[in-house]
Amino acid sequence: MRPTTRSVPAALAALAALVLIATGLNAVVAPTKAKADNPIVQHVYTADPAPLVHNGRVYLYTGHDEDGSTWFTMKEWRVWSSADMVNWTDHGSPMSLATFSWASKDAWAGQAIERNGKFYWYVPVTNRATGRMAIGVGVADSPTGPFRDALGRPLVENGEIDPTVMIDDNGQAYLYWGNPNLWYVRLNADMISFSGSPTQIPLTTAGFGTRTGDASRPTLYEEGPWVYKRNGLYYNVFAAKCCSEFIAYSTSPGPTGPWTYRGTVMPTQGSSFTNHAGIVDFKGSSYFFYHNGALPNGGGFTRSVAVEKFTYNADGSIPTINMTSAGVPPADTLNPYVRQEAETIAWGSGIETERASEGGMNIGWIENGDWIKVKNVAFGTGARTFTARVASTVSGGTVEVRTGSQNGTVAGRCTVPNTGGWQTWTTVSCSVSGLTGTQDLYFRFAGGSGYLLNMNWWQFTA
Ligand code: FUB
Repeated sequence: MRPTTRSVPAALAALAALVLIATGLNAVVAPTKAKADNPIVQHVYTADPAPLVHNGRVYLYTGHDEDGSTWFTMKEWRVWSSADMVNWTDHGSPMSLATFSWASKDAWAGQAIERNGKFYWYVPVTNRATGRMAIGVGVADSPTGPFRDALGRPLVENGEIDPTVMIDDNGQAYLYWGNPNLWYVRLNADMISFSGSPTQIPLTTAGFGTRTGDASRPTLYEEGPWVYKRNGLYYNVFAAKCCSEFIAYSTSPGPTGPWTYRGTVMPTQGSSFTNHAGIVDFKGSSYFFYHNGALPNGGGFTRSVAVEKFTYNADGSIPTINMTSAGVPPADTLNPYVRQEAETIAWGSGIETERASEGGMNIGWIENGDWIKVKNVAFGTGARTFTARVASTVSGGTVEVRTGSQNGTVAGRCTVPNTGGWQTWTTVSCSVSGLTGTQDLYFRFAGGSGYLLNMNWWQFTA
């Protein structure tokens, strides 16, 4: 896609129309798959992944496509995290357009980075005063926010989008961004000011591949750069060609070039005419994040983030990576004997999330038959009791603890009373059996009609 400073290209408008015809007007996220783990979030549409490894977790910063969206009408960003790459905790939306008083719309693709204990999140938005795309920076003391506007104005503004940020080994930080050009600027150590002027990286075909059929854009570079350094080599992984995009990459011996085009990372796949890359190493493996239109009613404006595991070739080149619905193997087990957030989910069906009055998030809007899966749970020699923090305005809802599948063997059932409010919390417990070893855990919610219960957290005793 192209920046909003231009009018909507006819081809994109036609694509949007096709998307609407194909998906219907009112998107509803109601997946039912039990075996798949991609996309990694099922209860909202997510886009433009930007992973960050910090203190033994991967924090994933994304955009949020609205249900039924027919354009990139994005109002907020979302944060997720995982210690095992399969169970993802929903941290809600700690930054939105409202964070930036000068921004009017377009909460598009950004990236967050940590420096000296602070987290800086660079994002493109439309500047209300100029009508142009600009890059703002949010800052927080925690990877999950809350983020505040670091400057009260854009950090940089030239009508282009998609910032990516990198701190080199010598401490020099760089911000790169752009569509249709590719820019960089040297950030100062405070991460919210820069030295020198924004500089264009020459888009040569040697550096960024050859595009045919568009004289105004001779190279494959389209948007969404993801710049990082690995073993002394600088990588720029970017969305190539439009539309539909694929993911390609270039490498360079230095942070500002010269860049050499290295080929395709992910071919055009997956029902979204954009794609957007983010790459990290975590617990000894490399992971490639991207987005597609794989959820029900998904498409180019209702995207979802997914992840694949990959191994660099011996010469540092990136292999071709294909989209899967299987996702990645667990990088760790999950401990059921410490408090786990209910919004830590490998796969969910029918649930939503919201801010909990006790802090963090809870799952809610739960109806009969809804369920969540938590993967690779290490029960060891056996669990005896299940405890859940719950709230409800009705009585009779039940949390069923199951294994094998959402309809599998019942290990226990906890009944949830009417607590007097959806944010009036109480703790319920019930005995469980058959929970030994390491296995996937399913919570299936049962009861009459209407909303049954909210759940904030859970824990087993051994
Ligand atoms: O999500 C809005 C825009 O779509 C992003 O800024 C681009 O990278 C493309 O994914």
